[in-house]
Amino acid sequence: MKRVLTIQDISCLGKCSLTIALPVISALGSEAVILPTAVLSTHTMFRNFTCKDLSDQIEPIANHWKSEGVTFDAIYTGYLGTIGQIDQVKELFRSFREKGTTIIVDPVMADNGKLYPAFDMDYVRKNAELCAEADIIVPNITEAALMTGMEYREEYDEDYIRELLARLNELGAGISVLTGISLEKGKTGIMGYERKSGDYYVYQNRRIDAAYHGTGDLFSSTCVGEILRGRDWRDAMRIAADYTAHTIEVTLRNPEKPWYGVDFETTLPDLLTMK
Ligand code: PXL
Repeated sequence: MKRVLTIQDISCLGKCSLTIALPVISALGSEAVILPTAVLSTHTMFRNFTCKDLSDQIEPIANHWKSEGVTFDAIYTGYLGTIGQIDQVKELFRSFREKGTTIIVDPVMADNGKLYPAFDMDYVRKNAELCAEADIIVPNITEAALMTGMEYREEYDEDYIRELLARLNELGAGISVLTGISLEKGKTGIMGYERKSGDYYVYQNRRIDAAYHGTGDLFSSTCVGEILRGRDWRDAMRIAADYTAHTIEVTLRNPEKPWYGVDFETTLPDLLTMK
């Protein structure tokens, strides 16, 4: 069985980060090893959330794994709390990366043109450094614009997306994938660029007019699970886009949905048969 280490916060309530990565990766048949970087009462879109930083646990946990000879087929990072933690994660990459380890970085820090609370441009620059160490990165347009110094646009064409991808590629990752991009009216999806082949990949799905928290984490966790299942990165991205869209649609139809996340629990069985 493939084993993936996922490093991100645990928001106890909120359906994001580890509470999505763990069930999705497990459902897709890989072992998910978690390294929680902080414990929050909820995600940061709630008011008055509590947060306990776990930076001082990262090194002892990693040292214990090393002493046990643990290895990983992939390492996947999402929301991290501080610049210091990004340095710690870079160290973990150095320590656990082997031939054949795929490193996937989702530089979670912003959306809709805005940084999440508590992050600043130093944090953005540090995330760009982390992306340089990855095999695959999956930023949204806001994160990509911030990391490359390009202007964030709500209205754009394919040339703008290609330019963003070219600049992301300069950060150094092997495959750069932009999420949440709309190249046709009524559609949304992804566009990626692979450095090795020079290939672009575009996938556009129906656009659903609803924005829910945690959908980025659902997308990237699905990509990770599918890649570990042996899918080509393009197929993994396409399935993740389809699954995320399907989950948003199902959530939208639920009159009792909580405001803070999507009903991925309802749709998880559907993911297992998606092709
Ligand atoms: O879904 C991304 C995410 C993860 N973790 C925490 C967050 C967010 C987005 O706001 O606040 C704690």
